[in-house]
Amino acid sequence: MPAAQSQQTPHLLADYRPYPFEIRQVRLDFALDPKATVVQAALDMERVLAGDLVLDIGAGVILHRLAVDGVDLTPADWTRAAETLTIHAALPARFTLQSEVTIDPSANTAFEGLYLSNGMFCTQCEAEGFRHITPYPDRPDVMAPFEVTIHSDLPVLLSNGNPLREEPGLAVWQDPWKKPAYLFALVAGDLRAVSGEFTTMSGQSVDLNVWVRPGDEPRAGYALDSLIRSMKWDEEAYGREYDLDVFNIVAVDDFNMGAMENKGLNIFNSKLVLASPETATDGDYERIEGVIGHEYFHNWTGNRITCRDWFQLCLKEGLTVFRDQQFTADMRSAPVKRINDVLTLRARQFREDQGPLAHPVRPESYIEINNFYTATVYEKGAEVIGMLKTLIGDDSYRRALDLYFDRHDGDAATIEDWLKVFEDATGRDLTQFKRWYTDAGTPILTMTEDWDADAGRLTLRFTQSTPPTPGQQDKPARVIPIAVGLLSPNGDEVVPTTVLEMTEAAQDFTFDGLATRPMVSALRGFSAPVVLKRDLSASDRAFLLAHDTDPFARWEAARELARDTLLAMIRGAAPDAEYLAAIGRLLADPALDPAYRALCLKLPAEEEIATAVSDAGGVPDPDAIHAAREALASEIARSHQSALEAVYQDSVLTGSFSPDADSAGKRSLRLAALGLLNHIDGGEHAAALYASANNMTERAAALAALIAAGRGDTEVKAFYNEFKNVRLVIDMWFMLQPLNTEPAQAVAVARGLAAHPDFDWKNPNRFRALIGGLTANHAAFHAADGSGYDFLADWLLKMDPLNPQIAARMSSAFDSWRKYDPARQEKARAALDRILATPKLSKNLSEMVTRIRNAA
Ligand code: B3K
Ligand code: ZN
Repeated sequence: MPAAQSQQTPHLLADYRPYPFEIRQVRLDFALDPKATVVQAALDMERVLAGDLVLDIGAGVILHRLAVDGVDLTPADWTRAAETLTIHAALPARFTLQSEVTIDPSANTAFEGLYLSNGMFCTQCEAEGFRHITPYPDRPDVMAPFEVTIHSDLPVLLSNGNPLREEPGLAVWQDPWKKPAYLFALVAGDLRAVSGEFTTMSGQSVDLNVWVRPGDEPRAGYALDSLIRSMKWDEEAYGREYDLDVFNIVAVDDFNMGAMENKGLNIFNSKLVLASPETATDGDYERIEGVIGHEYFHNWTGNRITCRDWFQLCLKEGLTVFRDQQFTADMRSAPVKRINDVLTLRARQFREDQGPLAHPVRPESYIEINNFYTATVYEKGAEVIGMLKTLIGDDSYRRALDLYFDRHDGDAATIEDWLKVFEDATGRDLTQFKRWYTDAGTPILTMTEDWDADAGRLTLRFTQSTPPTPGQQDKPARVIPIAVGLLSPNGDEVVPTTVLEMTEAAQDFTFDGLATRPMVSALRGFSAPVVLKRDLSASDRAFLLAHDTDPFARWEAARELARDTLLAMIRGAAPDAEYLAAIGRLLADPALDPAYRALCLKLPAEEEIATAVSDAGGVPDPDAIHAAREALASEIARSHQSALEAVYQDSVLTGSFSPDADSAGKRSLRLAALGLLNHIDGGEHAAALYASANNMTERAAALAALIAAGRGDTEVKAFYNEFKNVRLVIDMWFMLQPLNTEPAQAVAVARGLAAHPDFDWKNPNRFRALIGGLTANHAAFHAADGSGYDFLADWLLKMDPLNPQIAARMSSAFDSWRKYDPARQEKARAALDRILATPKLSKNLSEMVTRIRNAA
């Protein structure tokens, strides 16, 4: 067993104990210095239960002084263990605990706690980063008001809450709202603000600032605009008002994830703030809007009401994702948003649920909590709330949420608290529903039909079963809301959307009074995160694609047709004529939203096809999958060349660039057409577009197409030269090459790029761009010679000692290794074993790789 494993003690939900002390007030004082920042803390504490005073403290924190009510303690009064500090001195009922420590932000390569990014001080404390700043009960159920003093010569000094005092070299911030330590933030640097103002529904004025590095101001406007729309939306949709005088957002270049909802001081990966038509794609704009919304919405769902412990992470994340999805649906196209969310859910969460990393939406055990910021907690967590809303209806949902905010404001709450609110607001018993939180795995739902022509009755027979997941063998039946509608043979809707509530392992639902046998449109709007299995012919699917009134189900019909066509092609069949004809009709239907048409034209990703192969009991062959997908794209292009040309020409936008949803939708259709034509025109359209495009959406797509067509060398060089000073665009450059290069050459391309002087691999965005670009190229990552696996393993091992969170996160690319053939499995196993045999692995990476390696 590798050494790291022996230090891995799992934390268990069942072990939760309340903290014996409350903190009435926190006062922090920072004397900032890149190498030796001195942090003084004064915590006004009060005992509320029996028990030791135990604080968390990171290994790198140098402790100089501890005092109780001004009286110094001696080292004999405390014990310092790996990450804790236990104080033995006798303590009065109320006392002030003071500490003084030194920390070294310049040595902080893990970007957890206080660190430096391009000379700017910044922090990341979720989940357990605050302990690397000062000794503290670093757990979310300890909430307190903070006052923070910052000493530094840097021009901008920020922390949570409202500014209290500012003078040269000093700033004092006061956050009146009690909060857990993970929401603490501090920023100091040479920053410029792009500012605005928002008046809340009760008439309070709030100063808004988006802080960026000098020169980046012209790219911060969209983030500010998104913030204003988020604030307004939360008032209208949820009645939630902002609660401080200022709201600050800071863009940081070195950041482990997307963004962080620190109270009043959100810190963002610059990728999710900075945008201009020349440097950002439509996808970037949409993500900026969504994530600005997400972090803002956390102010109520996460900050005002936080989590009792990290097992309850989905309480804030699932709900906040659900809210940001609603926001984007309202700002843009709701059907397109829903389809995109389902695509992400299936690609990331279903994959997780079906592999060695499967865990419940509310896990019951973890070694490293940062490994549980997963698609299951976030995206499935959001789906579960969507199901609740579907089951109880919009009005009851709103009543339940009002009650939640009322009852739990200021609390560190649990999933039990959350469900109780819904039970109290609706009178429903949610005992069975709770299984969505406690049981891992994606239910398989089968549907068969029984048509009684004499009685005019249709019976829908459903069965559900959930495959075992690690540590959970038996899965009792869950509540599944199944939205269905019935269409008559001429395409009219005879029964509009009805939600069937399935609670048994097998259950029938009947529809009477039908004149003719209808076509069933099932799981409309993707009403539950399940895999639906039903026997449908290609012509049934083509019928649904032509007539279904539910946009999701209609898209799903196109998707299933494409999937089945691809599966048949892998087995040697020719492309399905029914599918090709259906695609032709869709392409030419001007009544359909362009963004929606673009989604219907997109073929399933190779990874998705691989999953479909293994779901059907086969072993995916990545090369055959790649070849079939390429062949189908070529065939679509050949069969519909003139229609694609027409779409490509007709959807040219004139005038100046606008990132709005309609314009973005038109571009996405145009680029979907380009992507198909690229298979038969040798890259001609792409080359012309690359030369003429005035925006990054089209340029990046053209560059990707040229690389895929094997003729991008000149443009790849030109792109680099043009953008070499725009960090985020160069990230894209590092990603597009390994992602779009023909699989046989992609690993070599990635290795070459890894040696490029600009491959600043310690920067998380750059690392993710290159390494993630390769792992997302399915046939390249799964190269038969194991070179993709080796490449990933090499880089995980290099990253792990510096930044364990990034290494651990990227390791999940290995999680499907058991699906492939024995020879590939052998290579993947060797790479995983090589990682596990490396001394001093972080607990982050060792937990991940151990779980992946032990896959059954
Ligand atoms: N709450 C943060 C994520 C923190 C991740 C810590 N490893 C961002 C978000 O979900 O809004
Ligand atoms: Zn979040």
